[in-house]
Amino acid sequence: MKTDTLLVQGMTCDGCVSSVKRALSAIEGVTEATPSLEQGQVTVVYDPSLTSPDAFRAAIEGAGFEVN
Ligand code: 9UX
Repeated sequence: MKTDTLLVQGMTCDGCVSSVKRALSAIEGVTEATPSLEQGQVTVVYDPSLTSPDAFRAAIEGAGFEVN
């Protein structure tokens, strides 16, 4: 397993946090996605043989947020 943290722009309430968490959890290989509203970031635990931060970025942007 590998852990990465991405900066997410645009999360403004707990609903946004849920959206980001749901989008990332749907990705094959992601075992845990923990967004922080306060810190504007998300920490993702994943199997690097199945997925990568490029997929996280696409999923987060697809949910309507920006990744830095
Ligand atoms: Mo809260 Mo976020 O009402 O997209 S869900 S602002």
